[in-house]
Amino acid sequence: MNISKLNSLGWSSFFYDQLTPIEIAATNKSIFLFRIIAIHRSRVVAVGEAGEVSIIALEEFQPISQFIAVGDWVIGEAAYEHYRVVRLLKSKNRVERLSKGSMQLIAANLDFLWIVTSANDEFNIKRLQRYLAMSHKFNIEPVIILTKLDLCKNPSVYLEQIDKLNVKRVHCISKPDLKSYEQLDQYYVSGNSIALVGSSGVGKSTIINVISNSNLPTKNIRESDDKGQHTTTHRELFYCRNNVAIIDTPGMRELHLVDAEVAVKKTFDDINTLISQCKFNDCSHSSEPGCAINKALKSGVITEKYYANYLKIMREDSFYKHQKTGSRAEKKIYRNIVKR
Ligand SMILES: Nc1nc2c(ncn2[C@@H]2O[C@H](COP(=O)(O)OP(=O)(O)OP(=O)(O)O)[C@@H](O)[C@H]2O)c(=O)[nH]1
Ligand SMILES: [Mg+2]
Ligand SMILES: [Zn+2]
Repeated sequence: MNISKLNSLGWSSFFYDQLTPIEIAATNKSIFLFRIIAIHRSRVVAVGEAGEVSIIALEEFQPISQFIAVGDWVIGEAAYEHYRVVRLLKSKNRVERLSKGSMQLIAANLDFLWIVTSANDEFNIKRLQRYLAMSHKFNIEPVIILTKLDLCKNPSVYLEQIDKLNVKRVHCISKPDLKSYEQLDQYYVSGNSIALVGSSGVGKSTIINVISNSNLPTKNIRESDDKGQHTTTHRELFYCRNNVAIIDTPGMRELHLVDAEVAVKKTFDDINTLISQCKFNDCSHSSEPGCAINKALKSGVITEKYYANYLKIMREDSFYKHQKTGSRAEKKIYRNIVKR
């Protein structure tokens, strides 16, 4: 086992400790360690000590997009001209979302989630809150990257909104200003893995092209509403400076989380502090005396819109939880609640 080569791909003792003595003895003879770098419709690409290989997964891992994520580590064995997945190693974390009724894996083994948004009509604070809830849910440090500052006359409109989110790491960049990308240098620490998420057209692939000197396809956005054209169609991992793994993802049309209650609470920390100050423990925040939420709404400490978004995400979370486990009657109730 060439540990230093594997380390440069993101390997660590967390994965090594999962190998059995027999597997350790067999590595490089009959079995090989791989990190998954791309999942196409009919093909999975992985990288290991001997470079890039094509890898297939048998029935137990099908449909593959629901079992194996870009960033995962697997044990593989040679199978004719390909390799075959023998075992999937446990991941440090895996980001997933609900898409068209089933879970979809976005990426695994991440240190940072770069939430990319652009300083134009695409900007949507509610969507950012959802991405933040996602990072909290999966315990990955969120970083907000605001792009296209060069096209924006008044960045403070966006920055003031971002400021309210209480995110420690926020960076503003613009493509023509290469110096602006130097803020991202702090993340290029060997072993780090980062996934870029955000809507289509915000500039995810553009960032990867700049920081890793690649040439991924990018396309102009629609002028009428600043929406992208869904240029990137599959998730793919690239190694950039200091062997940092950067994962490009297709722009998401929607982001639904499941069982994200704790994460949503963390994202809306201010609301939870208020709730804890309500006079009654079971306050419904409608008309009870001593309700801190109502007081904050009246005095403008929080806006109606902000509170409504909190309620909507919370309701949606309960909805999807009940969609998975609830009775038919429960499902119907929750479907109606979400529609409200
Ligand atoms: N002026 C300017 N244009 C940018 C900037 N970042 C990205 N763009 C442009 O925005 C368009 C969309 O960028 P992409 O990198 O394709 O966006 P994406 O997020 O990868 O989009 P999908 O792959 O569809 O999810 C391209 O025409 C880029 O050149 C920026 O900072 N300034
Ligand atoms: Mg792209
Ligand atoms: Zn209350």
